Amino acid sequence: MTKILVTGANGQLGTELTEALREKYGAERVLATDIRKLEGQEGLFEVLDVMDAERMLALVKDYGITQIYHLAAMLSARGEQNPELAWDLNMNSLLNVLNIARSEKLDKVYWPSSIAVFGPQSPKKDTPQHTIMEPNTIYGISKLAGERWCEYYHDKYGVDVRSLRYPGLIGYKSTPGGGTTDYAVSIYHDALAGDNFTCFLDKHTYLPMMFMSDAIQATIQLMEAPREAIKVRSSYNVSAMSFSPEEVAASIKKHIPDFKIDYAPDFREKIAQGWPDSIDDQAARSDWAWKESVQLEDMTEIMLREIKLMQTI
Ligand code: AKB
Repeated sequence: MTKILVTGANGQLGTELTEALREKYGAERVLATDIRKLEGQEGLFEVLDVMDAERMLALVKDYGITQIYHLAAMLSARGEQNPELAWDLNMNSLLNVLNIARSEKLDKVYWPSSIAVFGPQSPKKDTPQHTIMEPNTIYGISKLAGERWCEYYHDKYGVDVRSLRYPGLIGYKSTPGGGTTDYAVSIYHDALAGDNFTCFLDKHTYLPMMFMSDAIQATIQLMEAPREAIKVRSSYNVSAMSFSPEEVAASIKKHIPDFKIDYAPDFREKIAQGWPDSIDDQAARSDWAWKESVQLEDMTEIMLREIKLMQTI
């Protein structure tokens, strides 16, 4: 019987993935964990510091966990502020999860990687699944090393660990923290608040992006695919759309003509410069039938409608 533990369950991805997993498997089969409990937190929940391997193991045993979705991590921009902590957290927590998966013979593990594994030497357009990877952020370095560990634990110890290289994720149910792609979420909130939006990236900086419902769909589809269909055991490229700040602003202006944006690129612009403009995800499409549903114009409509609705509740 499937019993899932989610780490980082109160984060941007964790909030929506936990909800989707509960809908799919039943609320009583999904244990949400995070470093702290939210006020009014609903459902099965335990406080868990992912660096604490003993407590993680105890929770796995107590709840009869069969799968872990390990989402807790420090993202790119915050990682640059505290490189050693980012490395320690991102790396050691993954090793804790992989070791528990091995010793407890868990059915499956999910671990997110990122487009941050690529670097300035990687091809910028339609970046292939296999190519030069020389990340220049600590987040990217930790994700690339993590991918190598995942493949190693699969090949050496038979751990069924699966992974996606997410682009920037955009959703309305929770806000991201510490990422370089976060502007593409805040821009919608500021536009609705009637504020002038100052973007920390340059107007022409393209980045691969994905609407949250597509990210959830991709994750569950990957985890549901038969074991033999998963041919990439490091992490799959997945893509949905690519846009620049100027383009997302233009799409918002179609709904809010007075919306104004200006640009004050900071250190995050340099991070973005090292990442791909767009991603080739042919392997995911042919191995387990990945296909996105939401493009920029639809996403803008959904984001503006749903954030407005939440503001009126
Ligand atoms: C970030 O900006 O750090 C993340 C990512 C692309 O992994 N959203």
